[in-house]
Amino acid sequence: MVAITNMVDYAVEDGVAVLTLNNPPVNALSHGVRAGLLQGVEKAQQDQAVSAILIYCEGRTFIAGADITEFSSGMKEPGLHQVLTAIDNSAKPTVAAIHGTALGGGLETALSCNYRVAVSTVKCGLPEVNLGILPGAGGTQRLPRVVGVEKALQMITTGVPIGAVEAHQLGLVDALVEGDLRAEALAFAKQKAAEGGEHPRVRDREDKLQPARDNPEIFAMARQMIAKRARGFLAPEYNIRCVEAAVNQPFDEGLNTEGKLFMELMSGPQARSQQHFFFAEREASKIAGIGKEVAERPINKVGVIGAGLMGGGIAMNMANVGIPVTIVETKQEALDRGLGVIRKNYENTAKKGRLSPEQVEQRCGLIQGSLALDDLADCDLIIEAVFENMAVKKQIFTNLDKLAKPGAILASNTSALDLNDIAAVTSRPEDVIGLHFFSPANVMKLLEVVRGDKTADDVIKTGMSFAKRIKKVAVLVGVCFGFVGNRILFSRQYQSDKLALEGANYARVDKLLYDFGFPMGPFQMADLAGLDIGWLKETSKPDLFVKDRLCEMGELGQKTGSGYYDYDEKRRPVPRQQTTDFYLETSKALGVEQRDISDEEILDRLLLSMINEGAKVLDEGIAQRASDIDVVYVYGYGWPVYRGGPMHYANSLGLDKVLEKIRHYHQLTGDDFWAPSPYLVKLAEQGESFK
Ligand code: 3H9
Repeated sequence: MVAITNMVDYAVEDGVAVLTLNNPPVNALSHGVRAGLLQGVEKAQQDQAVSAILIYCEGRTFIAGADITEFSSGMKEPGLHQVLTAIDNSAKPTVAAIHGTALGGGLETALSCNYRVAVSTVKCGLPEVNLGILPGAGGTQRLPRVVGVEKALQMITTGVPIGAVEAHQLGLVDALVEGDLRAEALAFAKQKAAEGGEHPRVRDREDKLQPARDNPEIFAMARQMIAKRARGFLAPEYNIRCVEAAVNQPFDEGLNTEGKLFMELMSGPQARSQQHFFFAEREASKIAGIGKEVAERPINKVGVIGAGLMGGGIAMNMANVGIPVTIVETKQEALDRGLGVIRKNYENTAKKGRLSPEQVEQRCGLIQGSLALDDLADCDLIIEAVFENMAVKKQIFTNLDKLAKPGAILASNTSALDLNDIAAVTSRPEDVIGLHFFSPANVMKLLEVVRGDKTADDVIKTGMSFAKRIKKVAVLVGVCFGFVGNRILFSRQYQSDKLALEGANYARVDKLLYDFGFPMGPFQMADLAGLDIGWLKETSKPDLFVKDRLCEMGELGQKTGSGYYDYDEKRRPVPRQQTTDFYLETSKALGVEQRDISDEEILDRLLLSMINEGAKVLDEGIAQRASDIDVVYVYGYGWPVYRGGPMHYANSLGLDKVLEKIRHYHQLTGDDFWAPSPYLVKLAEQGESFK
């Protein structure tokens, strides 16, 4: 075996040149891999002892794509195109031996080979769309030629990979192997070389393109299918255009079209934002100061207190991954209702074909109901999910302290309250943590893991990795009112209310945020959550707050059919004159003069209020890093990922510009709310960005 580069080895076995890639963790196509592959293929052409070439990967996976870390600095020669052209032009048959995942540039490499051999657990896909780009090394031209245009459009526009069996049925994989991949792929390559004749090249195939040539409506249908999901994103449309080129242009011309559109996307802000987010998501799981030496606590049985919407959703997360869970309620009726809702949720999923009836039963079987808190005594993790009332939570934790087994983790799902106060009622504050799920808890991916002043390191580590086990994206946050997500949201809500008082129509405020890319604006969001969240009759101030006035009228949002908006039978919002009138009356009562407010000011005030609060959150150490705030906002609050999250967005505007605007609004409104975060001032003055 000869090392061609530090990432690629060359060996000849039984007349087959085996190019072995070793670039952990995912064998990305870094410079050393590209250079090694190119030299290896060229060497094999010259080598008289070689009659076939096999590309094989060490480690946990075949090539998972281009090396995304190289994107920002530009790729050094040889580019992937050059490498794949060499593979494609090889005079000797080429075989890719695939295990793990063949993604993006990895699948493109495999598609440049004459043959693909895979183990039965592989996943093959072109997920570039999720990075704001498109498969730029021939993937959009080759995949439709193998799997057909319709399937390729589906794979390329969603980025979702397909499994081995389907890949085999579609002809994307020529042979599935059960045993030793390397040995069997080697034998396969040898056999193909021995058979001789022409070896198929994907670029030459036309048969699978014909149906789309006969039925060009297929593209309009693809656009229609993704319209809702792809709103605001550039990449899905660009991907479709490339597949259209595959159908309508000769191969090399199609490649040129692909290359041109790839460069356009790659140099744009959406790609930068989505690639930032790829790393942000992975970075979020890392905990500064807690290393490998800290052991995790085992979690085999979970208890949930409260069978309401939140508790039920939380319990479903455990059952979905096979962890037994006991839900405790105080009354039989509430328990029955909660368990009924869970069953109904699962049955609805089954109706959509995403669960089998057996899976419904299996998951429901993992969720036990109980009226006795004592039944949680043997749980490794107990999650309290009752309504937001400190006295009630303290009482529960006092009881848990008495009954939970030693070492059990005691978690609160509070969305805003002081976790340290809750922990203080126990004799074991080191075992207390916050696990803030977002509603609906069985759907939303975000989990804020709240570190109290005394929470032990192993409890934090367990909380973070448990989140991963139940398929959540966890972000570690510190204690303050509202933690990271809600605290920043409160700032935006405050501004949206102010804007409406100052004369910006509330529905226009919502529309501007929707057009920015959020699924809905602040008023619609409040209607969805229920206006009575956090509202108390005793402290209500209907003369000062339109929301309080609506609550007193029993108009609590979607659930009552009206709130800021009216809702039709399909729950679509219809703007109400009453809300506008209420704001006008409240403005008058408060002596606020209404004026024309530009779209720019509305959007600025909504977004900059979040950024300024985000800077304070960072300064106080409530979030570990700026990109964690981005993860919270994309996964928890619908910030459009093609804008990267609030802190990335601030960086892209330039912190000096952000500060200038914040100072402008401070002066314009005279409201100390706009006092800029000292941390933001420091970074802006030093010409830096949020890191
Ligand atoms: C492309 O191919 C463009 C071409 O079409 C055209 C070019 C001209 N590069 O996710 P994990 C790192 S675009 C660099 O935690 P898992 C990742 O950051 C690419 N680094 O593991 C992490 O680092 P750290 C198309 C990468 O087992 C570590 O590997 N391909 C890359 O849960 C482990 O990752 C994709 O979009 C990369 N390509 O999941 C696939 N991939 O440990 C992207 C991973 O320091 N990757 N890293 O935090 C994935 O989807 C998942 O990583 C994978 C493994 C499913 C492979």
